[in-house]
Amino acid sequence: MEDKIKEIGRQIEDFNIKDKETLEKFRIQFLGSKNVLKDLFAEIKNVAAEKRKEVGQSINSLKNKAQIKFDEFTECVNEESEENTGLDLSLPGDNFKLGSRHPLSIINEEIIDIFGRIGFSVSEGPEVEDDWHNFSALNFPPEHPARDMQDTFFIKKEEKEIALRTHTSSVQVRVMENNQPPIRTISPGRVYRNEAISARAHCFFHQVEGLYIDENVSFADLKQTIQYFAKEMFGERTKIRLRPSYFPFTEPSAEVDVSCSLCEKEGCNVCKYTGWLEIMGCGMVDPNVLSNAGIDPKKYSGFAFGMGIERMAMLKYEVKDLRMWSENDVRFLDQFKSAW
Ligand code: 2NM
Repeated sequence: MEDKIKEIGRQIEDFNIKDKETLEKFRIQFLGSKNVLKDLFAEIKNVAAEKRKEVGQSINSLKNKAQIKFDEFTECVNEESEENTGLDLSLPGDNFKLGSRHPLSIINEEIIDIFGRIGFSVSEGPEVEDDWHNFSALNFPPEHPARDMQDTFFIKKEEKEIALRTHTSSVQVRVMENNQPPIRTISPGRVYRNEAISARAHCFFHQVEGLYIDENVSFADLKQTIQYFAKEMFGERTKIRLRPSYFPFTEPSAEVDVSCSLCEKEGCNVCKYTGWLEIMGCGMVDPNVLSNAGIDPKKYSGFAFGMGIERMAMLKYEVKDLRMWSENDVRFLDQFKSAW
């Protein structure tokens, strides 16, 4: 009996399991319903009474040994999957390439941070807008060219009611409709224009628009706010200059230039030898716009401004082709790894 137990112990140890079939053979022989250990158990009654306990324990430990070997190999066989691929899983892995923040995100967050420091919150709104929030409430007359198919992507060709927003001023109409002054907010986001794609134009780009409404807000407040922003964004030595302009939603309106930080007004090819770079549009919110959005223009006044994020990024990083921002070429994007 003892010899038999030793013999089966050796068989379990030496059994060569190399795949699913041999594993199954092993299971049938040592763990199946008619396994060899059961025969051993059956023979216990022939063993001298005082040795039975010891023999029983030996057979039990054989059973455990077989079970452990079976479990171990079940794991191995499953890991190797259907066919043996010859993979050496102990080899060190390949390094994976770290990505980086998109330069437009870096600039966007910088702008949010600069205005956040003087109390501006961030508001967001839908990219698919109705005529009211994108045009009518903003004082665009019915025949304004921006309302044309040539300039705006309408969702349905026949009815010009729903469109992809052409600016994030639409978000500010929503803010004014839902809040009473004081309002101090900026709205960053993607906007859409029906333009042929080139180095200087794209069918979508990104904007940050700002809005400040309270009692007694003046053009002087607007100038100070923009002066602060320009210095934070382009450096302490930056000067600003305002030129009269026109927008449907502001009166008076102005275009803002900053002094060229590359040549310090000496003249270079970035500022086209003028010493100035255009960075945004701004103005005092038209009283019509305030009342359209449910704010009393007799009690409150406000200023607004809008800038293109791509344009800011191009000035800051001296990128000359708009298409770079949305091509997602890693050779381009990798260059901004150290910018944050
Ligand atoms: C600009 C220029 C001037 C503007 C106006 C408004 C609103 F909603 F208050 F009417 N938001 N943004 C505005 C004003 C935008 O972008 C060049």
